[in-house]
Amino acid sequence: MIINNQHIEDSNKSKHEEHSENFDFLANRLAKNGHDVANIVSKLADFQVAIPSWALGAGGTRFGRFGFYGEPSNLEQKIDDVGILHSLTQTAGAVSLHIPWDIPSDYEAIKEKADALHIRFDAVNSNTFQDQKDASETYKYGSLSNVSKAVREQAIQHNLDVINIGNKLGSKALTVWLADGSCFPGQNNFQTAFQNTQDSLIDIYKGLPDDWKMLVEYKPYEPNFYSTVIQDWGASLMLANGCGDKAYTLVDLGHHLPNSNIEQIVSILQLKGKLGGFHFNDSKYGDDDLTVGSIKPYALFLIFNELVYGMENNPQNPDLAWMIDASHNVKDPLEDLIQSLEAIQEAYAKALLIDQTALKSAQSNNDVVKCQEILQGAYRTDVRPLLEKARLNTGGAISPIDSYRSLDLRNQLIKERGKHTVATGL
Ligand code: LRH
Ligand code: MN
Repeated sequence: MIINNQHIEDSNKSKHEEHSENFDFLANRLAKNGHDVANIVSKLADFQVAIPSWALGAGGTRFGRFGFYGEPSNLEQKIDDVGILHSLTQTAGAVSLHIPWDIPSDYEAIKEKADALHIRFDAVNSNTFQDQKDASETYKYGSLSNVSKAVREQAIQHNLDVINIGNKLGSKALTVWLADGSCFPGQNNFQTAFQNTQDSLIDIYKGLPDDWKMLVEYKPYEPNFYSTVIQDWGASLMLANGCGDKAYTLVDLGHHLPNSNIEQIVSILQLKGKLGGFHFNDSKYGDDDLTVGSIKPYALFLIFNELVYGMENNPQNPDLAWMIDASHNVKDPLEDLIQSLEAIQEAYAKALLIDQTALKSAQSNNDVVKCQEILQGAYRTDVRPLLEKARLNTGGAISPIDSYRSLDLRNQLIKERGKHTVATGL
């Protein structure tokens, strides 16, 4: 299913007047306060977030999975769905594949389809947290950290295969997340597990093309519930440093113990030039993989404040990989992803309104109240007309959710694919 510009324009018709009134009012006020509105709008339009290929169907938990009709049942249909998101939002111009869930059957055909939809292939993800049916070794007790050399070698070879697949698609990064760890005290020797992981990552790193990055993703627990080898940013940073300059830390927002100060982690990783990218989502308790900005929007804003500061002051840190990592148990996956894209753009736009110079001077005067006033002044600004403008300037929908519904896209997908298709992924 392809959405053309006419579909979008028709669905925008009834919204132009209200948008123009809101945009003009806001743009006037921001310009009076010294903001370069056109620059902010173009930054929003350039900000592209990769869609996780494993989150285009309904997710599930160990307690059950409630399917969503019209799900994509192959990689071609997944790219089509990312195409729908990109047509509506103009900010979803990339996809992140998970291997082996998304091994292309025809590389040229899938690249042509993605190119036609202006979608590029972002980081590819390896998977050594599930056993493949034809595998000789099991990952039950870990993969890159496993006490068995044969298991480690199988996992290393898988990661090299994933790099090869990504290379054929034009991807430039490998994301490594390990479930490796233990469920009980005494089960693992922490030092052996960590050193095995370091040595294994170095073997994978040797297979990384010169212009690639390795993104080391950390997580405190699940599926292991006593220890995780790459449990936090410190472990990830040490392992990345142990590999070399092309290895970085990937921050999944859901991979932090309660009340962690993620914006401080982000700030220091940028200072050290070792922040590689993000898996955006939100959570109330654990790795809930909920819609971005649905639980803690202010925390997301504070993270973007550090990112805007870092992008201006830390040339030592590379361009970041912006990706969503979510799972949908009760929402239409495409509507959930549209809301996440909107929340990311909103946090970025609000952070771009922070007067960093005024903030820096208030900080140097220890004017604590002024610091908060500057931050919250930006946060309290309704920036949605700026997001709408960025989408309009690039051929997108003024309100992607409304257009998705007024174009009846889910029912179109059900007509095309039937009710009981199931997408690979989590
Ligand atoms: C682990 C994780 C990782 C992916 C998986 C789908 O919780 O965040 O990024 O490989 O989800
Ligand atoms: Mn993740």
